[in-house]
Amino acid sequence: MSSVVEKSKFLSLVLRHAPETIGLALDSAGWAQVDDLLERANAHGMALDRASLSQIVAGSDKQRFAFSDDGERIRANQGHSVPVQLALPPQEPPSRLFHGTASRFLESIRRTGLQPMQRQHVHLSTNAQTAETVGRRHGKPCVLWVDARALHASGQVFLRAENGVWLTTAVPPEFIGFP
Ligand code: HQG
Repeated sequence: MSSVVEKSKFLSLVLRHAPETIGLALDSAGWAQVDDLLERANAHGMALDRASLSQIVAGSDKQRFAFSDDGERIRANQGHSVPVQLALPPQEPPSRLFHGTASRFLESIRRTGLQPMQRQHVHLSTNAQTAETVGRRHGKPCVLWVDARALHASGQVFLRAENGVWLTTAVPPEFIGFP
């Protein structure tokens, strides 16, 4: 029996990165049919039912997933590498946002700015503490700040994911504050 963490990682895999591993179809906004997901997950040896799925969605520390209003569909709130249009309205960001990274990436970031790398967006946090936690996943953490007000004023689009993470396509070096 897989743990809740294993099930959550499985959901991240199929809803963000590789739906094809279980033959799952995501629509253009990243939604999968819950019945389809459950059937395919179980066929691939991942024991999932509606109750455990609801438990994972409700219990995810970072609100990684969301159900549609009618409960028939599910998607990841952010973090995709597969192309999705999250259909979030562009929003005015807070004046300052934070990005946690690893110190070994700094030289490259100074040159080319923040890039989405394998994902669809650069992920930004509203507080430095969260950014540090995100950065630690990659190594010695380093927190950068982003002049979101100026970048937004220059015409760049910002989206706010359902879980409060801010998303944008890239951050040029001149909008980044380095420690
Ligand atoms: C770095 C997690 C070199 C970037 C988190 C990061 C987040 C560059 C890494 C979400 C670069 C990409 C996303 C450049 C950016 N040169 N390195 N020009 N530009 N980088 O995992 O932001 O737990 O794709 O700094 O909490 O770490 O999965 O992005 O270190 O919200 O739900 O390239 O994933 O959420 O790493 O994390 P990632 P991230 P979950």
